Amino acid sequence: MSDTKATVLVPGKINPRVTERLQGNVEIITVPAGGELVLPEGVAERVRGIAVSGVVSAAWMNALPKLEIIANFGVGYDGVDAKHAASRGVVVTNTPDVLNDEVADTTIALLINTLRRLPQAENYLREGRWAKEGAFGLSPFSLKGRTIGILGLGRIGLEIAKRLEPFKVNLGYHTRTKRDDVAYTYYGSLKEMAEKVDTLISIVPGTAATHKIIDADIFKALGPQGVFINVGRGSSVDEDALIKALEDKVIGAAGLDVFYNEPQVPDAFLSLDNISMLPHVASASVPTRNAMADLVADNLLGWFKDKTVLTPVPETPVKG
Ligand code: NAP
Ligand code: 8YV
Repeated sequence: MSDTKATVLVPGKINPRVTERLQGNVEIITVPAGGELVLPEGVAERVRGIAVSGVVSAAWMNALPKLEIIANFGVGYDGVDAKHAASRGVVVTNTPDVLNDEVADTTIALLINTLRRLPQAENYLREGRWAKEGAFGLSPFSLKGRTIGILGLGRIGLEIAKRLEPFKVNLGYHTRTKRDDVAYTYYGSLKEMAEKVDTLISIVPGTAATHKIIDADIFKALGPQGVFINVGRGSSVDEDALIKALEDKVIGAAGLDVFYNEPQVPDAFLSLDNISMLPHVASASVPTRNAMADLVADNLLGWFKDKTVLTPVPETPVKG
């Protein structure tokens, strides 16, 4: 690293370990997230990196002539226009693999919570209703004997599938490219999979190709015993169609960790009883978030030291 410290922009909030790790090695400039980028005179010209948990628009990249690297906190980098970054020669990194286990574990918990209504059962106990009103009602659904289709069998999807094997369920998946290293049933389309399974778990990235692909048609195909779990991105779901499907019992239940317009959650979801919700916490443990933060810092520090990064995204012009 040269004597002049690189300047790194941090829009909005980020895990504090990122800035702790960067402190002393780079100059950190914090700015509000989103909207127009406003910086004191002369700062835009010296920003070489961004550490972000959220959005970096094409307009921000255009406003930073010396920008070299955007290090995204999260494996999903739908908030960063990576194609535009590539067109400007800007490297984008994300945080793959270090969160696979945590996210897969949370998915299993959310699936069981949704099927067996465990959060509702605990609330029933906490409200003193067990002693007053008797046993909590039986859950209409069980995991036993289910046929599960996983939309997205990448790093995390595969860990979810592996965890589901001991539950003795039937497993299948849909991706655009069939994997030749797994024995799970492959479905050539999402619609075909929804017709054949009774449980759909989505763990696909938020891209133009996945935008609202889980819609009324898919819920109809899933059917009244059907359960939908989303740990990927809220943008993959037509939420109005999901609300109607839950209200009309077109599907049986849903479990959601992610939403279309986070942190806003539609009121209709809150008034439904056949849904289990989490506030985007699938990776949210201290050890896993620390590992993600370290990866963000290591990508930035590696880049400024000798132009190497550990985890570039596929669109990026350099390889790690
Ligand atoms: P990954 O390894 O890149 O896997 C993505 C999978 O999705 C691949 O199997 C890919 O297969 C499939 N896919 C992509 N586009 C598709 C499409 N249009 N139709 C069907 N399948 C498609 O990513 P990952 O590390 O597993 O992470 C997946 C996503 O999970 C992240 O991008 C992020 O959005 C989300 N996530 C959420 C949380 C949370 O806190 N809830 C935490 C971590 C990650 P093909 O390319 O062959 O189609
Ligand atoms: C994080 C995630 O919660 O990695 C991802 O793609 O969605 C989560 O692990 C998020 O990116 C940071 O807030």
